[in-house]
Amino acid sequence: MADEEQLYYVTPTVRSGPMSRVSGCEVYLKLENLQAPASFKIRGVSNLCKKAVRGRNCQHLVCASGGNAGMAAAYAGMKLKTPATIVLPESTSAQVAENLRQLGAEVLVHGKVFDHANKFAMELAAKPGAEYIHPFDHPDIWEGHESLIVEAAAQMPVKPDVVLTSVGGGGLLIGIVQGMWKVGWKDVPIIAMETDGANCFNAAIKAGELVTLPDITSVAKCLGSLTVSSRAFELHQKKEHNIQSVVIEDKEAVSACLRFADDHRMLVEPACGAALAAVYSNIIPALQQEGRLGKVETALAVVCGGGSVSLDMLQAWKKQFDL
Ligand code: PLV
Repeated sequence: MADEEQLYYVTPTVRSGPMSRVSGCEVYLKLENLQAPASFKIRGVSNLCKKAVRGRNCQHLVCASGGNAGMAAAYAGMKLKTPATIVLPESTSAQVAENLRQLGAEVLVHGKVFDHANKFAMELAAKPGAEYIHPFDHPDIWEGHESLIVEAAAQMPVKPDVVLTSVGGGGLLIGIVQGMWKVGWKDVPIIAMETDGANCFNAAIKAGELVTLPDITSVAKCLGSLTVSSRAFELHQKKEHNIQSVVIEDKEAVSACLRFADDHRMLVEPACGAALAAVYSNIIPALQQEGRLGKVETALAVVCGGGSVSLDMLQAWKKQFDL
């Protein structure tokens, strides 16, 4: 039965001519940047918000976010006619705060990085009638994100040989894995991209246990969780899915955003550029040379999106990184 209250769009999956030429394989793009709140986050966040409001009579949504989950929660709150409070870390731009207010949300700024804002949001949500909306670490978030793969599987002409995504707190990765299991892509490897300075997944893999980064130094603030979701780590650790973790420099993530803008005339933020850098920074052949990846004829890249980028910001990073 169709979900009459579906708050996310079915986004297109399109073949990228320019990226296929760069990589030598057929590259398909799942365009999550086209969601109303500008990222895939609305899939998982709306799933959790709907269950809270419709199922548990929640009167007040409280979310901490690097930006995009907050945009999704504010949008869901507006659609579900439920007040939303979004707690942002100081690193989130004033423009995002303004966009959130436009959606009718109350905006609070607390702490240097997401994890500090998150702790504060959890305290706020302890009051009766409120519910805490985690941006990535909740089964309802993962369940909501699954839908992007279910859609892509129906939209693609063939099964991909690899899926390219970025990792922040790991909710997107978990949802992608769950979606892939649903559509019969259990054998398809994932390249999980992070930027140096927002690399909590890779750091945990290297350490063999969850680690807490001392700080987020990457410009990809929306990948900026100090600790990755334990479930994301477990998926890798227990080899439940073939996930190849790769860390790139900020410069490569920004370069990918710039090249993507030229190739497709769409602006995405570095959190998304990280995933696109799997193509633009030739990560696929590099992993093949290391014996970490087999033959790739078709790749699916998740264009996770991002609501906090502007032409001015991209131009400033272009200068900063001498691109
Ligand atoms: N951003 C989260 C966490 O920030 C947020 O609060 O919005 N791509 C984009 C554009 C994102 O905004 C995010 C997450 C990701 C990728 C990574 O998703 P995750 O956290 O589920 O791995 C601190």
